Amino acid sequence: MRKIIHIDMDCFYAAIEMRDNPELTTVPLAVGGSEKERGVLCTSNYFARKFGVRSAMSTAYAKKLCPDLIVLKPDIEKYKVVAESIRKIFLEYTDIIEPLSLDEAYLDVSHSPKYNGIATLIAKEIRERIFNSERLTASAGIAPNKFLAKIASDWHKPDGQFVIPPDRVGQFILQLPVSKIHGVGKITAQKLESKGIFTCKELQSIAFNDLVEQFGRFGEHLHELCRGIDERPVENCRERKSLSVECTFVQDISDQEGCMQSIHALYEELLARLAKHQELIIHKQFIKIKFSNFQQTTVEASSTEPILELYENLCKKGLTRQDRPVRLLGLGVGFKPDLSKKSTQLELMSP
Ligand code: TTP
Ligand code: MG
Repeated sequence: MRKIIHIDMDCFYAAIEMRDNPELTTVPLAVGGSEKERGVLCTSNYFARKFGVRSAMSTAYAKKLCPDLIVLKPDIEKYKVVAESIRKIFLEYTDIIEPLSLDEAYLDVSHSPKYNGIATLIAKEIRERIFNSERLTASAGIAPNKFLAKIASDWHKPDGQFVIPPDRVGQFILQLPVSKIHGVGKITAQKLESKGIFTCKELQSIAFNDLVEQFGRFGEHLHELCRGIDERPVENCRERKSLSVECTFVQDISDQEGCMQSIHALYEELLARLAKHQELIIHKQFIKIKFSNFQQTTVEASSTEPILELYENLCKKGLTRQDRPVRLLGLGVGFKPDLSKKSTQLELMSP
């Protein structure tokens, strides 16, 4: 049985800005793009959240909800330095660490000698260490796998932790909404909800074959996840090379118009996922098309930000490769390798 901790910093960018300028702790604060440049918010403090201000919301709209909102430009370089210090703390407990973004990581502490491997105590100490050295609070989730650990870290947020012990997984999972399952975006959630499936308990009642028929490979995952099973290992130091979102259609799409509509929905989902990875530099965008005969093709083009029109054109090009209906569409971006990271790794390895 593995012991996984998911650590997620509270209001990360906003918390750093408040720490560095205490006057900001008593005002509604957000970090994001400016209203004039039609920017969106990266995050906000809890004061601002009381007004309904949320991540990824347009700054203009947030200002309507909260006219006194102070919006600061993100200082990604500063946040990276903090992320690096936090990572050094993690390394004292385990070297199996998988960062998901600047403020979030999975730790596999199954073999940690600290506290006899009692993950709850390890998580508590890590959070204390982060607070003592960075004056920032973190929340943690502790569970036998990544899927549950990530859900658990949200349970007692902010500045809290929640454990799902192995013997309580079965009970815990029953009431969990399907929308909380990793990979279930708005579209899949709507699809399930239209069939009256809202919780994992309800999802458990669907046969494996039916899930696979409807969702392809993802259906296999769904079958496991709704039972609280997730065997994915914590992948050490994984460098993200790409990010994509995809959708397997309930019914194959046979016209270009239908594909264009799906691209619009997927594009929104992609932007939302990308918002958390501003530290990564995009150098290409691609589209993946799987046809009804399960053959798939990808079409890519250089770009420094995802452009909707370019996805449409890539899709049109891909569609000419087979005269068949489309079973799945995916949109993604490729990132440039992080050269700065590579050089520090080399330094660490040299004698
Ligand atoms: P989150 O962990 O989602 O948000 P948070 O840490 O600000 O707040 P919470 O206490 O709820 O965890 O994201 C971490 C950081 O990533 C966040 O501070 C800013 C950045 N981010 C964006 O830039 N855009 C986004 O849409 C989201 C969700 C996050
Ligand atoms: Mg966070």
